[in-house]
Amino acid sequence: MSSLRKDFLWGGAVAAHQLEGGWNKGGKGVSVADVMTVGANGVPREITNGVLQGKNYPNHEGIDFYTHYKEDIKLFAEMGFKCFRTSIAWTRIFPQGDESEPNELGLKFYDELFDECLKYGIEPVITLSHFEMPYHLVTEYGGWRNRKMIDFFVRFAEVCFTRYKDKVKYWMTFNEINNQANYNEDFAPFTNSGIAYQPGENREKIMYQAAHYELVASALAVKIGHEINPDFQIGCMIAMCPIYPLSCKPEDMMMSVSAMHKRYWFTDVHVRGYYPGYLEKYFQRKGFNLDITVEDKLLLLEGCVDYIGFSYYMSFTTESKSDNPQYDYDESKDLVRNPYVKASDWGWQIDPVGLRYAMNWFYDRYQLPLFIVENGFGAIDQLNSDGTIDDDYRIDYLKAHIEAMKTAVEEDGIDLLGYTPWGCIDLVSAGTGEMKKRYGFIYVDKDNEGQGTLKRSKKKSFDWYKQVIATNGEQL
Ligand code: P53
Repeated sequence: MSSLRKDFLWGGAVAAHQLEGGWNKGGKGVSVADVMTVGANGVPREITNGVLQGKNYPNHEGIDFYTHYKEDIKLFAEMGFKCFRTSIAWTRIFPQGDESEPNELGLKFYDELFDECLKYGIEPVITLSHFEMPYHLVTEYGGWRNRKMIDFFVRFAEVCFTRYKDKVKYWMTFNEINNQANYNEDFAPFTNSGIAYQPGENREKIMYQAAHYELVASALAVKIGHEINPDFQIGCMIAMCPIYPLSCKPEDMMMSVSAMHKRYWFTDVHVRGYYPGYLEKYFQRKGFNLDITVEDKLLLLEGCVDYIGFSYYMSFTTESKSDNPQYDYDESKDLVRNPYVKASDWGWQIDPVGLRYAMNWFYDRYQLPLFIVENGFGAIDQLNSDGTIDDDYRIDYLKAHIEAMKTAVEEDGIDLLGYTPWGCIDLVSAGTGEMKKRYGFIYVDKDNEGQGTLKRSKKKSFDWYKQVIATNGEQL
């Protein structure tokens, strides 16, 4: 008998901007993802000033799920998916972000997409904001540095909740809201919050302000969502890379605690509805006078999330330094290699035990149901001469992580709702914009330069995952 619940939500995860394409179809507006060029391993994606001629913007076409979605969902159904996690492209619903009325064509697209899932008994699991906010909100308002974003987001959320209240039960507000803890690099502030920093700005303070507005917007959305349909389950979405101490030296341990604070305080606010003491003290010490009102604080308490959605790909490691007695944490500088684990071709440290550790960390702290909404192995796939792909490395990675996840349920008693591996069909990488960093059970014929037929084919992992689902995780 499987240790996992009978109604365990096996499925797969994607995000609108990484696979839909159709970037200017159906009245869709330009999103932040539409102004990011292709990068490479170690080469950051360029964020351009609007859409420029002659640049390669891989998200414009994605894998053209916009027109292929029926074919793709049929393949998901063949694998036995119980759920499918995707996002609603904000710019299909509010092309500029600040309109008062939504775009009916965009709403219709998701009606059809969700109906297609439901036809096969696949439950849609929906992220509202997944690295794809309207670009107009960046140029006109400065992104989430501006309090006005709260109203724009809440209007978007309310329209989606109302329209899809009988089709979607599981929601998440902001994808990987905590990536921006890495504020000294340009990627996360832009994708999370539409923030492009000017030279000399206090990046850290601006990040905390933006995150605060997002947390208030999330709380308001949760509150309104529960009014629209009390059965809604609305979660947060956290990028969980647990940060280990490099050694058992007490100072290394404290550095790990402090780093975890700086990367995961977002969850404290989402779940508990108030700021943790360690962060209030930190704001005081840094002299950050943030715009956090009494009304905001009340709203945070009224909009606590129902479950914790999180991604897990890798663990991090940090160490203390003698010139950092207060254990300040700068993610762009303070991570070191873990000598005990191997890394992927993109330097992501492979650590299945870390998934069990992460689940325990969340559950000990919050006692809320967990949902693993992303996990996976980005790798280069080689086609055999007959066109097949033997992606045993991907099977090995997923198998080890599913085993760790099952142990966390079986031996640690953790309440787990489901598991949706990332990029169940090959798509554009968020971090690098590449196609060749592949995660899928389904191969898509397209390369980094945008060439290819877009033809779909099953990899070896396709049948493997089908059997995992059929046996509720017993046969790995
Ligand atoms: P890619 C960094 C660290 C952990 C997860 O990532 C991350 C990132 C951002 O790159 O992003 C999540 O495509 C994200 C997805 C993304 C996926 O992980 O860079 O929610 O949108 O595609 C994998 O290999």
